[in-house]
Amino acid sequence: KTTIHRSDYRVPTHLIDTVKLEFDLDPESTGVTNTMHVVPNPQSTEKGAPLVLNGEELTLVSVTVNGRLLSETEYDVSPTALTIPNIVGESTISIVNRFSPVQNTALSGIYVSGGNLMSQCESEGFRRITYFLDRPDVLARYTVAIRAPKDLYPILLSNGNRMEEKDLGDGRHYALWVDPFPKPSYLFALVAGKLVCRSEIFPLKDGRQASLEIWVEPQDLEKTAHTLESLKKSIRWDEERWGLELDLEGFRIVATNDFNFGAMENKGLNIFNARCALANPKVATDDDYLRVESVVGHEYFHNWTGNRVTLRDWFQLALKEGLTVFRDQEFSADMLGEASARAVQRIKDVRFLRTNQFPEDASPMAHPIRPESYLDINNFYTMTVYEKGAEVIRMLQTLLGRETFRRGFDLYIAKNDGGAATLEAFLEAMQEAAGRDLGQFALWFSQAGTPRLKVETRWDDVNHTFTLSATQTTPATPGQPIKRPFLIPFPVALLDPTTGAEMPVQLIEEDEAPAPGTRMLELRETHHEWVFAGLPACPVSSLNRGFAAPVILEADYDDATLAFLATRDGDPFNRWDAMNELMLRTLHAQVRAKLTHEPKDVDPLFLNVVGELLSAPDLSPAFKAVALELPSERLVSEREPLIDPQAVHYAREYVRAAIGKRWITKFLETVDANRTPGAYSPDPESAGRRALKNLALGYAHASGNPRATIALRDQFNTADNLTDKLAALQHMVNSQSPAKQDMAVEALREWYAEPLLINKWLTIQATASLFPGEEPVLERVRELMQTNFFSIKNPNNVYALLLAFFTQNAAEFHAVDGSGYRFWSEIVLELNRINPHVAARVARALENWRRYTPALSRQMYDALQFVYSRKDELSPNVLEVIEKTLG
Ligand code: HT7
Ligand code: ZN
Repeated sequence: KTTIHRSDYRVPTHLIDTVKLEFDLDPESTGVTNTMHVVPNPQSTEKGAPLVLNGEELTLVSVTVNGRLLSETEYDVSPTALTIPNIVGESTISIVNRFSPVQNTALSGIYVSGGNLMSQCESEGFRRITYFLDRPDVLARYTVAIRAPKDLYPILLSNGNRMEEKDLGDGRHYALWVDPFPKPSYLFALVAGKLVCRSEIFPLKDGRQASLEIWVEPQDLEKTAHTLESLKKSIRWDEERWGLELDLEGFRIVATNDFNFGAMENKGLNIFNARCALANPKVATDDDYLRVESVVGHEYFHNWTGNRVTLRDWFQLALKEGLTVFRDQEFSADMLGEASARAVQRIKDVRFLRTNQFPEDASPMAHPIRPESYLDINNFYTMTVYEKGAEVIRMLQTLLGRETFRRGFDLYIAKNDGGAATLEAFLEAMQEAAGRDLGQFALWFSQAGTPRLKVETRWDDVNHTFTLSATQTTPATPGQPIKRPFLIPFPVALLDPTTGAEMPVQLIEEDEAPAPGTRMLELRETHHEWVFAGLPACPVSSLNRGFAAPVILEADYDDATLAFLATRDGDPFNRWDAMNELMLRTLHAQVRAKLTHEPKDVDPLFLNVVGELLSAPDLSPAFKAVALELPSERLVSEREPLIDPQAVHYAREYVRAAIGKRWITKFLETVDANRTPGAYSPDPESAGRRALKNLALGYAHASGNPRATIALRDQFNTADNLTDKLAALQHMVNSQSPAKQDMAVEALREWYAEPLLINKWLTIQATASLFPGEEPVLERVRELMQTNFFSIKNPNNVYALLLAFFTQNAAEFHAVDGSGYRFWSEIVLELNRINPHVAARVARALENWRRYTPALSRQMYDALQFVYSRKDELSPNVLEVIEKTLG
């Protein structure tokens, strides 16, 4: 495989406007007859170029052009392409080929899952089904005929509308599907198997009735009520918030246990990883309920942002993914209701970005939201494209205001409907709506790295002016040594230093003071200075409110100011952020203490803020739960000059215990005050109470209080919902309590037959802390790999056990003897043979190897080199990750 560059883009030499696919389904060897209407592309400058169709892992049977069967000398077939010369006019090309679903362990193309057949075509899976122009800017109308044995595959689904169904009389049956909308091949879908469905006729805003169907294996039917509700909410929300309607008579969701990713937005036939589609109180936590809602929303919203308006090429991926993540974040926030509840959504989204995308932006894999080149596009379904992509879209809304942004969005849809667009097209629509040049904003598309914003303030006691100066710098990233300044929205408030009330933010050159509140500043240059007047006393500044821009803010706050903001700032995001910063500082101090062997008490100022937030009458339980949660070890590590995972783990546990001990009475009271009597409901209010109760239980247990241990055992035995049961198990497993073993065994006995639960159980085992006298976690992980509830071919099992061990149990994975790294290289090589996509995700676990202490980073380097020494066996996916990681 060769590197593809963004600048290499050429319009396709040919277009395919219609395609008929006839399938003869057989798990061992499926036959396809693919009849395409092909026309030379009038826009192509490569006149007379041969037609080069992509194809992989296919067996070609025959090629017919305009009714004439070609001889083998009249075309060329290679492992990746079928080349047919002389397609100079409109032509009907019919190709017969075969492929093997059972041998497809990569889960790209058509594969077997639990005896059913599923497809996954994004990004380049269609070429594993038949020969085609497998690129997003070739849009065709699809007709799909499926013939299949009735006993194995009683249900036959594809995109669009079912036009015909009949029995073929020989134990087989037939279904015909027609999709009225032109689409790129990556949105093709086919599902066949023993499935049942929950369905409902749903009225659309314009009066049409749509049939909504959730298809699953029979044992999962009772887990689909929330899926259907989420779909209905998504349809309504897209109508109301964006004026976008469902354009189909039917909309189908299918769940499968074997899937590389979360879900896929195939036109009218979304396919979901079961963990993002199924929920009931026994198998899903409150967070799972939220995830199902947001992923159902995300895939549904793609129907417009991705499907009706698709991508010109894969470098534009953020155009559909960033925009659709932004839309699903807004959807989730709107489902929570009022402003302070919405803030919890924003906090979780930003925490996710900082934990996952910021490290990527600082790693050898750093890339802009629109990458410049790739070896394998599958490696670019990244946190940067998705999460930073969403932040970039959000910044446009913040800069232009909701109304103008909406007008720009409408314009973008109207101009590009039915076409394949670029990020520039999106920006052009925004420019047109705003009547403003946004050229500089495009740097967010092309420059990688997280900008740092250094802010300094000065109070002039004589003139009563307050000066705010901000300097932006963006560190060099691979291939981009020098960066230009970004256009950055920068909302600021000035707070009364005693009450925290917002004061007017009046620039010195202005005659009139604006109303008190947030003021939107903009950064365009490297350095800015603003002078504010009309202030009675030196204010406390509240900066980048709501996390308007995805930057690292370096403000000159001392701990007392952070404590003030954590308890007084009227912007709930910044209130949380100040507390988070205090926590990070406290944890960092303990890491230093551990490394220098100079024990240090946890700062009482910090502990007091914890107490104040815990008792604050104006804060919701959901907010308290996020505000009082200690930052993850991963986030703490990001701030360390050299990462020592064991010291970070020790420090976090130490601070947890100190908080627990200081406020034990309050925590036990909080547990009692936040029980949720009555039947389980995942509504935001109840979920918030459960989150706070379980957080309080965790702190109380960490303090060594026996009442907490009893409460945890009791909760495990009596919980009527998975959130409580799992929290109890997790707190116990991560402690020295002698009861933990029995509890884990009991959970395994109860959860054994349910894949969703067994995966949770595997993650708890893989991420467990180790205590003296216990078997190393690595050994446990190895043993679990041999059980019959783990299969290395199943991505969810791999993510739950192996990826969780590599990425969420740093203290154990980074064992000083290097055993974790040797295990990692074995696994990467094994997965590389089975499923390159999954292997590449696992391979990324060592991407920040340079950031660790020398003893560890040397061994990480050796493990990377070991994998690299097998270069010839590596898939392009894994090779690209290893090469970039080694630098
Ligand atoms: N657009 C979908 C991406 C996806 C995917 C990509 C590569 C390999 C497998 C995959 N399955 C789904 C998911 C989404 O963002 O909506
Ligand atoms: Zn998506």
